Amino acid sequence: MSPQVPAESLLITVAPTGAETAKADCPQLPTTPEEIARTAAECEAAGAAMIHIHVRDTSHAPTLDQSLLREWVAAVRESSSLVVQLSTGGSVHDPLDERLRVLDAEPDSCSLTMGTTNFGDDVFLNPWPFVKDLYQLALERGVAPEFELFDLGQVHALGRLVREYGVPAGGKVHVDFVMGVPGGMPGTTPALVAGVAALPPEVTSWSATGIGRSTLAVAMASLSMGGHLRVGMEDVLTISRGVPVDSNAQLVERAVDLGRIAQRTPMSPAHCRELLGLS
Ligand code: KMH
Ligand code: ZN
Repeated sequence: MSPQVPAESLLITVAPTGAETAKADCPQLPTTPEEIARTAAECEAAGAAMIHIHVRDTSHAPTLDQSLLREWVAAVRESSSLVVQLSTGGSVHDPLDERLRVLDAEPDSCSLTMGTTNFGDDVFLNPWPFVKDLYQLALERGVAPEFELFDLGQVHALGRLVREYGVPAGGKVHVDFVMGVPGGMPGTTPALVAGVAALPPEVTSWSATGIGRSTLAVAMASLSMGGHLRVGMEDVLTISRGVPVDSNAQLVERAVDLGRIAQRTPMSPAHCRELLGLS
């Protein structure tokens, strides 16, 4: 990890929307430029440093429409100084070529999933040629990839990718374990321990998120191992059993509280830029 980033600091990434939840089922989900701008400001005030964005259209459906991507990026930059990460995963229905074009919207960072994963009854498609194309495009554009790891095999695939193409110009390789997806690795401490042990030596920082009921188990396991956290309504919709989340900021606040117990201080967006090799 960079010497400029305090060792005890905690990166909190908020993933506020995702592509899977319907606005009709969850009215508090941010699905408009105004709502994402407000969410970004609230989450930064609560302690987040980076935002992982999935864009919705005017009927609240997931979209990779280029002008909406740009509008959402601008809205978040206007209301906050959060590091802006666009999802290149999109929804399970998005074509690969549109997912590559996400980088045209000029985010600071992009998600980059290291392999195909069963995703409930669907398939989240990430064939190796797509992974290579997306990585090379991110390198060309100076966009910091966050490697998303849904399974142990994807951890090994990351080693193969960085050996073949090198690390980003900033020298930093940041990954996020996405755990508990039906079809991926479980959201458990042993799975996270195995994933961290298998990380290639080029990795400079890692975070973790647990989907649904695995959210707290993964957060506490990550903190216990010195990892960072991703939280947000993309990943969990309840704050405790049967109690719906009020807002994304509520989940960020809980991550700050957990971090405090582990003697970790929320990282600023400026430190996050250093962590990602952006500054
Ligand atoms: N919505 C999932 C199919 C990403 O953002 O890169 C993919 C996903 C990963 O959420
Ligand atoms: Zn996502």
